[in-house]
Amino acid sequence: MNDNLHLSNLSTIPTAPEGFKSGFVGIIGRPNVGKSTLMNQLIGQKIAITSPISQTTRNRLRGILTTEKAQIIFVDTPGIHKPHHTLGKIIVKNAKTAINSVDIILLVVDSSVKSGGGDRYIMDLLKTVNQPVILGLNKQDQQPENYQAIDESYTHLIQDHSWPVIKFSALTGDGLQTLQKTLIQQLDPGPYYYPPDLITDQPERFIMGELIREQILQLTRQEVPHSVAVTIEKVEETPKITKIFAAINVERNSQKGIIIGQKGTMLKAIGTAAREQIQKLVAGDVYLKLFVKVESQWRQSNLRLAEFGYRVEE
Ligand SMILES: Nc1nc2c(ncn2[C@@H]2O[C@H](COP(=O)(O)OP(=O)(O)OP(=O)(O)O)[C@@H](O)[C@H]2O)c(=O)[nH]1
Ligand SMILES: [Mg+2]
Repeated sequence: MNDNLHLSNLSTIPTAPEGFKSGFVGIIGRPNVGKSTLMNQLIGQKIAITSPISQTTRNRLRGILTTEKAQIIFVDTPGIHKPHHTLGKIIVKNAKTAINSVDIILLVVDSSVKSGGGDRYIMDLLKTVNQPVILGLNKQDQQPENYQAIDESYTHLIQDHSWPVIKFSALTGDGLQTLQKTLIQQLDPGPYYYPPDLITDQPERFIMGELIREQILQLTRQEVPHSVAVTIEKVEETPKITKIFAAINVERNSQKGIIIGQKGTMLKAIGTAAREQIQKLVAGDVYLKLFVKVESQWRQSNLRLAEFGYRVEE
């Protein structure tokens, strides 16, 4: 198993040909607008987990798309929202930091509904940026018949700017060719930053933990998903199987009960579904052992947050 999602171990960074373009594109927006779904579609691989629950993404993630003409490094960010605990504050701070460290900002909105206060808050944050911004109207497949009023609300939102507006569906892939073309047009000439066959610089262990958390987001309700952090305790590799031991950390005993479920049925369902996903990731058989731990108020503890991989990024 490689540390990163290489297709080959021998990848090197070639010299870029004349006219090659490259750069970092930050995907930003409110929670749940489809940023992670978009990044996965654009690079053609599942790097980021997605779910119908807001605040799915907690870390900045890079997904790399290399074509003959360009290398685009997409930076998926956590949805920007008003934070209620230390975890939320770290998450939002990191998303804001990402805005300043990219070459192009792709502001994604949910165009199945009108623009709202959350979008305006992000517009405020973008007031001081110098980079080009593209507005992406996502979820076109879900636009209702009277979509004109919705589209107008977004035209109104960006009325002080002359940003390009691109419509697409991250779910179906419609419109993404145009988006890709526009992004490449806006990039400056530049080098390969990564080997052409690298899809992410995220360690495989991190993605394993996320794939387990994704199943918890999909299968449990109410406050449970937000109270969960998954840590990979041990990975043992044999020629035949990858053995993974992971802890699901929750804040309260009642949440532990929900995660385990009646006679362990919920934990079993989470494990089975996550194992299937991880098998795709490592392209081999996986044995997955899950434990549930109670770490009281971990979302408020700087020590636990750092231990679980949530830190303020520079
Ligand atoms: N119908 C439709 N649903 C979409 C589309 N894009 C994303 N979704 C759904 O919207 C939900 C949220 O998608 P995510 O990609 O997790 O959203 P996000 O912006 O990354 O959310 P956070 O990480 O919480 O900020 C999921 O249920 C997706 O399947 C789309 O183009 N059309
Ligand atoms: Mg996300």
